[in-house]
Amino acid sequence: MPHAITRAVSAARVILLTAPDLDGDAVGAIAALARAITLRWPGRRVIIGVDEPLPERYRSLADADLFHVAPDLPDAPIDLALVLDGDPSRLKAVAPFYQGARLRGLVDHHKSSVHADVDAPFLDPTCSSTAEMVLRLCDHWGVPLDRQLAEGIWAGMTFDTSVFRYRLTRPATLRAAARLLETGIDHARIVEQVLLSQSADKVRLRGVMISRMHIDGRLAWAALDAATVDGTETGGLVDDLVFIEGVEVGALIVDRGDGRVKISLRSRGAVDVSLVARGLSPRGGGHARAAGATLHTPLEAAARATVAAARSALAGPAAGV
Ligand SMILES: [Mn+2]
Repeated sequence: MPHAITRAVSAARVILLTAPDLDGDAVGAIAALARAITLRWPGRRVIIGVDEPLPERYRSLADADLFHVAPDLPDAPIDLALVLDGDPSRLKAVAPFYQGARLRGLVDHHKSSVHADVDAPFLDPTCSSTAEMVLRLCDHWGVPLDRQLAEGIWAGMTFDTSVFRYRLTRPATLRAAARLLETGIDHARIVEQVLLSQSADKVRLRGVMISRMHIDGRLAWAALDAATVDGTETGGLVDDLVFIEGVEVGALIVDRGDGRVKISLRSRGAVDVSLVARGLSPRGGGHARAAGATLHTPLEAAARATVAAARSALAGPAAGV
């Protein structure tokens, strides 16, 4: 039970909520947690501070004006800072605000967050999504589920499980999902906006990725240069690599054009790609079946390192759990 976090929230007056990546789970979880805290403790001031503006596709879940982009955060001494859906080492401009808080906490389901050293951790790597953990907090706090809470939690849960397809979907996930639908939310519209709807550029980029893909035994990988990507969002493209027959690990290597190369990894076999990601970079990590890392090398070197690490993980006897 999340007692440490409950004590920390109830004792705080100003609470900062943040996340390293604004994906569907992070945004849904932040929106729902901000509401749950203000419903349970009406006097609390909740500040949402992040490293990037709220992406367009999530604007039906939360008011974009409430997402303050660091360093432009409201000037207030922060009693408690909570990082959601990722660990504090991955925060960028918002990191000094997080570190400067009197107490620091975490609400997360990433396996790699066990390394985070915080005052009030609430970590469950068996949970489908951080949003599902926020529902547990609502129940623990006696906050009744309403449509607005349910929309955020549903968005996070369906985003991270790809609509209940992935292994972390448990009986408890589906029971929780049923409760969310009982509030009367437009569940199909949320899935469409958060997960299914894509820009034409992204669909075209998927075609390029597939045409450039390499299949190397049980590994499928593709590398995309910065000119080809041209700022297009690449989230989820790697899923098309891992579900090829005979493939167990998919790797997408994307040159961001700013000196960083983003590695996205997926596994559907014995390989724990969070360990592969961590081997590539100390800040890499994630889940056993979905992980990532950022490298500061040229694209070719990043691709070589990724392919070598994935091959050795596929060959290794320690390809655990
Ligand atoms: Mn998540």
